[in-house]
Amino acid sequence: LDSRYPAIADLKARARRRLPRFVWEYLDAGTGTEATCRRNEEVFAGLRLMPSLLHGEQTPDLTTRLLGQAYQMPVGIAPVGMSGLIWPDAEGHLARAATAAGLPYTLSTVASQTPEAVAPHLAGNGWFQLYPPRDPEIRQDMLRRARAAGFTTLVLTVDVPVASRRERQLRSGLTQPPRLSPRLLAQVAIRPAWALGMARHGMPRMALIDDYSRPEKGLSSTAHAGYLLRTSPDWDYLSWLRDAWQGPLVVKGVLDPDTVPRLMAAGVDALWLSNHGGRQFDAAPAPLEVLPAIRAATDLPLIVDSGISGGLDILRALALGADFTMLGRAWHFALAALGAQGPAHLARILRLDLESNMGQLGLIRPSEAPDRQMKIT
Ligand code: FMN
Repeated sequence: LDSRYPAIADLKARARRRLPRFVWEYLDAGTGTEATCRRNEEVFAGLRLMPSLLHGEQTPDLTTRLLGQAYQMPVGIAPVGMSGLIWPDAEGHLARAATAAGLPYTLSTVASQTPEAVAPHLAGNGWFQLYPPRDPEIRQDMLRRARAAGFTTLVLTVDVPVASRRERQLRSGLTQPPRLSPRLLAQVAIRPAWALGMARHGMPRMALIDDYSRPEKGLSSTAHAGYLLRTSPDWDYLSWLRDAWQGPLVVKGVLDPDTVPRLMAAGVDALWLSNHGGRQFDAAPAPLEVLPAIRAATDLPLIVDSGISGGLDILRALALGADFTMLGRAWHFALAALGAQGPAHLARILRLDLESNMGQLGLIRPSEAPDRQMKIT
């Protein structure tokens, strides 16, 4: 483990120095005043767990079962659109690192590589995140392609009913659709590592979206995604999807405990509690704040993301009843900071962090975490 980067904060600081400003802002920004981003982190930091004493020597076992699979740790990689803008072949690097570390990887609908290109790195167990196409034929075809490529688990994202405004992104000069203006080029010129990578690999596009762009030639990927995708599905759509997808179905972006009975009735297999890392709605609760009520409302597996800053936060989520956790930005900080080696480095940080804090808590398995809950506010 490179001792210069022992924590996510170190990877984040180096990523910031290596990415052009508009790329950094795309990756890191939240919406509004970023109150939700701050709150996500504060709620984690404010949750105290009572350490254990006199528990003797223990060997931790981080193996965690979820949706019929065994993973090496209770953490995975959340879907991030246009990962390729952060680092060339980001999806490939992340997928290979996830498989090597025994963690799930979720490919975004708006990724810069297709399901067929990424699946071979996922050992037959990829997760595919869906922003559903409006056109029913394209929708069917997308699901068929994901399944045929080897994606087992489908994640429907429901917290993007409309596009959000991210002011930092706007201020940086990044437009929708992106245009390499003189202003952006000036930002690129002072970031040689990134510029070299893009010069070698070419600027990324939304690969899957582009495959369906035949009749609308001339639109950029981003403009086309807005035209093609319906990011605001409804309950009828969810039940259609439940029938159309045979494998595990996860709904991502759940925060309201009152919606849980209806999600259960719809036949969903797991709930992914998320406020999209504070990127969508700046008054949203932190997933950790609603987790106890949602845990009380269902026995479904619960996945938590948004603001996890290390292994201790993973244990905090598990202590309040989560079964699994995900990180979004941090994997990309790792890529931008350390290139291809980054994701494996982050997986090692998370493992060391989990093992050391589980030792403090006297936990052998992550699933024992709920017994250790102790909150001091
Ligand atoms: N979530 C999706 O469901 N689909 C996406 O395409 C998607 N794109 C994202 C792009 C970026 C740059 C970021 C930072 C997040 C994106 N998310 C997307 C949200 C993540 O899946 C995840 O919920 C969030 O990053 C978790 O918070 P964290 O970054 O604090 O770990």
